[in-house]
Amino acid sequence: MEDSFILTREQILFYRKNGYLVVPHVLTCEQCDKMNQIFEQYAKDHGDKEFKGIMNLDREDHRIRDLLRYYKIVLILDALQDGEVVGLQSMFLFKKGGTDYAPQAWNPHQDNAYPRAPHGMYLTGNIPFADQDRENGCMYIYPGSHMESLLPADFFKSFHEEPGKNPGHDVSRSLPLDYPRVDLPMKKGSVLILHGNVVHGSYPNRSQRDRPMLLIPFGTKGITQQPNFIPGKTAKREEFSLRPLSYKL
Ligand SMILES: O=C(O)CCC(=O)C(=O)O
Ligand SMILES: [Fe+2]
Repeated sequence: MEDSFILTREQILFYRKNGYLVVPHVLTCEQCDKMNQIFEQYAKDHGDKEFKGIMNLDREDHRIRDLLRYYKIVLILDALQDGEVVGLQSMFLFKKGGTDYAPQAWNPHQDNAYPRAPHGMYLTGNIPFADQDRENGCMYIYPGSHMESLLPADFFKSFHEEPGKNPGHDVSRSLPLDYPRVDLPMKKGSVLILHGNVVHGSYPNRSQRDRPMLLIPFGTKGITQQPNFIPGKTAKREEFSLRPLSYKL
């Protein structure tokens, strides 16, 4: 497991074919607990009893920025993307058991429906800080759907969708029917890389367990200069270098 972040040819080909890749054991349990604690503490310090999520904490807290530049993650991105990869923002979702936001299940959507980058330039790294499965709201995916361009969607807010409503620009009515849906249970400390156009969503958390996950949008350098690129009012996507890499979390 030592070198699980140096991708094999099979892993790279899997990503090209399917539009996603789960790399296990990128972070240790201790590293996950430490990162999760930073978000929990932030919520506590700010009297946040809602536990919706926290946007762009990496801009205030160097420990989160260091995670975004962690060498194992950047080596994975480098292997999958042709050009230099830059960071854009970060979003942490608590999906805490028993809270108003626990049942929030994401509609099948393409992440690139928000920034609208040229095909293949935008990708997301998702890091679960606890094991996730169907009961506590894991993700599901339609392998191969990243080959599609941006599909017509019913628009729903992402981060700002209220409790009781499901976020994610819904492509249910336009996704060709021949894509099978695959559940993606993940172990704590794995990294899921999603091609910006691959269709995915998630289940509600109906358990009493938390489902903390950090979502990190990345892009090929120059992505924010593309003519149709949308930085987003809430997300405020802006390029930052992942260099120098960080080696310690
Ligand atoms: O947190 C989830 O369950 C999915 C989130 C997601 O897909 C997104 O933020 O784009
Ligand atoms: Fe997504």
